[in-house]
Amino acid sequence: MHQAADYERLAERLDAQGIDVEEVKDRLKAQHIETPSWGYGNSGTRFKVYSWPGAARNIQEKLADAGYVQRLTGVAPTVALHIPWDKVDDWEGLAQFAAEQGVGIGAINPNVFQEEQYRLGSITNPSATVREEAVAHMVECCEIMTLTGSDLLSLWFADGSNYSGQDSMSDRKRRMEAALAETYRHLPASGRMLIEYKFFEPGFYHTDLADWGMAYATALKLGEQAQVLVDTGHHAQGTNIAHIVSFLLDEGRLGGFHFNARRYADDDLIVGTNNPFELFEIFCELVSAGSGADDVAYMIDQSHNIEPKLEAMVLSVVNCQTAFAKALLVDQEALQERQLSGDVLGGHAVLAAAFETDVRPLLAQARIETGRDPDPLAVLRADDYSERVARERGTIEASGGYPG
Ligand code: PSV
Ligand code: MN
Repeated sequence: MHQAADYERLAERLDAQGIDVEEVKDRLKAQHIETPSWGYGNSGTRFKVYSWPGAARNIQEKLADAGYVQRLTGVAPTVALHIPWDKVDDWEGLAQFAAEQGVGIGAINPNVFQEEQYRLGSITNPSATVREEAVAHMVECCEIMTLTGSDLLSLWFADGSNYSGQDSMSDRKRRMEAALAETYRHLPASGRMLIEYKFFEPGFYHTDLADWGMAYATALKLGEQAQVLVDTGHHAQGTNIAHIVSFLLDEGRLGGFHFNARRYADDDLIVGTNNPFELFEIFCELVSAGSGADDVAYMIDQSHNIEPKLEAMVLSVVNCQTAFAKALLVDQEALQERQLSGDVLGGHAVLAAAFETDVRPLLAQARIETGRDPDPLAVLRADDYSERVARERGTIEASGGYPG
């Protein structure tokens, strides 16, 4: 329950600390988290995809659900598409339909990992014919960007090998660079290419874009419109993601995020559930980069299997708001002063103080001021939207395996 008095008390305390509360709220209202179309349909693990009553059956239903999430949260105005999962004949019509739901089309994700011909890779495949097919699909996605008003081409490749000696890693690197250079030429003038990396899966000996360094080196060769995409589930245990974020921001090559939470592998769980401090550290780097982070795209990439789809999505958005709000409360002046004087724990204490602040009244107030309910999760739970779509759409049988 939102209590106006809680907000007043917090605002007073922040004000006394020299924090401009109005400015913090303005930044919270302007936050932009993109939700993925594939998060609204049935998805799961490679062991089983459970059917969820009311899970969206097609792109129109996914956009309708995304519109509902946007109505509740106010900070999820775009939806990422995965092609061909979301393929339609009339892209302009789809963009129009999305607008009617209150959302826009976000990143376009080509899918070059589910066709038979990609067994040995897509853009790194030993066969030139297969590589050409993969490039043709990515070029088609550049055209979809123009038709839907999207400015992001988001690339992830399942390319890699399972055994040493299976293929030449250096030949594959050169094939990849050639294919990406060809695709890059087709980007819309205002478009950006985001290159995502992952150090394992489905390749278990090597993957062709294993880490941020490889994605960064590739982006540098391609040109200014190519940047790195950080998926928080794609690192080895213990990797300091905030450091990667800070480095890429400083280089002007951080294109965006795929947010999710992981404990073991690429678990694709709800962001901020088991990793709230990690998420906060990431947002601290973004906030301290100032306008250097203006073009960063914040996207969710999760695979909800046993949890209610819409609640999972709203919670993901809320957790991103919470991490951002806390990062905005970091006393930057005190932080810098303590850093420069070599006060090891003093600097950490500044971050900890912001992290420990209960920002719920602040978020509630920002929502009220934008005409939203202060507690989107409570609204969702009380609302009949989920029951209604379950009745209307029924429970479709999920195809086995990971996601589709
Ligand atoms: C791969 O694990 C990934 O993170 C890529 O972003 C894909 O596009 C997405 O998951 C959905 O399969
Ligand atoms: Mn991803």
